[in-house]
Order: sequence, then structure tokens, then C-alpha cells
Amino acid sequence: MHIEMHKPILEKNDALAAELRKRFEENHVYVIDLLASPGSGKTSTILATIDALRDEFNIAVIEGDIASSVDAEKIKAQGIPAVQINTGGACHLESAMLKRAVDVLDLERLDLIIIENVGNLVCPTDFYLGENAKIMILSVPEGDDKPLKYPGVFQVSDAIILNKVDTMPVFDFDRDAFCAAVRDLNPKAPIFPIAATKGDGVEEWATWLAERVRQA
Ligand SMILES: Nc1nc2c(ncn2[C@@H]2O[C@H](COP(=O)(O)OP(=O)(O)OP(=O)(O)O)[C@@H](O)[C@H]2O)c(=O)[nH]1
Ligand SMILES: [Mg+2]
Repeated sequence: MHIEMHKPILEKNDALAAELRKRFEENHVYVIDLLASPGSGKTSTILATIDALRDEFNIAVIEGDIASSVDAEKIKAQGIPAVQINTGGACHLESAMLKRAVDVLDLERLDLIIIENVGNLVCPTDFYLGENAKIMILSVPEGDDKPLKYPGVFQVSDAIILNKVDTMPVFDFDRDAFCAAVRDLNPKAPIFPIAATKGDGVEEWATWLAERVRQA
């Protein structure tokens, strides 16, 4: 027996995502979907990005996790609206989940929504959420070979953040090999080396993002 499930699920997801996209456009909100492994520094990068951009833009964060509201609490502690989605086991966010979070945000007064997807380098790549850009984060301790092993996420990303560059001396990370492997998969996406918790490189990343938010 053969069950065709994948395509209808994605079609339904994409249709709802297109509706979300329309709402974002009508309200001139720029939306990014952050994809990365657990612990790579998604929340730390969001906090650093908020620090860099909060004077110019109204920002909200949607946190996707299998369980807990730990990350949403960290964002709220900075005075930034945050909505937690618990997927209850699912390894990625879908647009139906996102819609429930978007419904409680005041889109009219927002400029930028940052979505922290569930920590996973595979599943979230297939799901369009109505975002303007997918941004992937790889952290140095994960290793320079990840583009070779998880090509999909590097291919769909509009920008790639290499986080925890302060740990380069500890890990045997070959930055040239990493950048070459990324270039093979995705010739266009800029690569931003940063140390989210220390601030290194955050300005370059934030400048790139701010230009896009202003255009929206
Ligand atoms: N040395 C160093 N540590 C970092 C950096 N960025 C994040 N960390 C640490 O990495 C750990 C995980 O960071 P988080 O920001 O929570 O990572 P995350 O991807 O949001 O994690 P999950 O939401 O659990 O998937 C924390 O202990 C951070 O302090 C960095 O640039 N350098
Ligand atoms: Mg997090």
C-alpha cells in the first residue's frame, strides 16, 4: 500500500502561509524564520539582534519549541513581545501553528517579527511560514562539515550566520572549507561570522537585516 501524504500536507501549509504573508505585507512587517540545531545560539542571536535594532524598529518574537516557555521568557525579560508555541513533539513549525501566534500580535505597530523555529536542521526547511527570509545559524562546535551533511537547510537560506566564532581556537573548525561548501550549495547567501553572546560581528548582520526591514 502506498499513501501519498507529503504533498497535500505541504499544499495546505503553503496556502495558509500565503494568507499570513498577505497580512504581513499589508502591515509592512518583515518576517524572518531562524533555522538551526538545538543549542546553536538562536535565542542568543535574537537577543543580540534585538539589542542592535530595538531603537529603530518595533520587534516581536515567536518562539517554537517542543516544550517549555524558557526562550519566550528570556525575550519578554527584555521588554519585547514574545509568543511561545509548543509543538508537543513536532520537529518544526507549520503555518497553522504560526497563525495562532500571529493572531495575538499587534501587527499594525510591528516592523519585524523573528521566528525561532524548533531546533532541527532537517524538518523546518520544507515548511514555508509566510516569512520574507529563512536565516540559518550554524555554530562552530557543530563542525565545518555540516553543509555536506545537511545541504537542504543551506540551500533554502537567504543568509547564513556562523555563530560562536569565539570558540574557533577550541574546535578544529576549518572556516575556508565551511565557506567553500556553503558557496557550492548557495552562491548568493551572505555568511555572517558572529559571537552572539560577545557581540562580535553582530553589527554586520544587523545592518543587512535592517536594510531589508526598512524596504518592507
Ligand atoms: N561561547 C559562546 N557561547 C554561545 C554563543 N552563543 C550562544 N552561546 C551559548 O550556547 C548555549 C545555547 O544558546 P541558545 O541561544 O540558548 O541556543 P538555542 O539555539 O536558542 O537553543 P535551543 O532553543 O534550546 O535550541 C548557551 O549556553 C549560550 O550562552 C557564542 O557566540 N559564543
Ligand atoms: Mg532557543
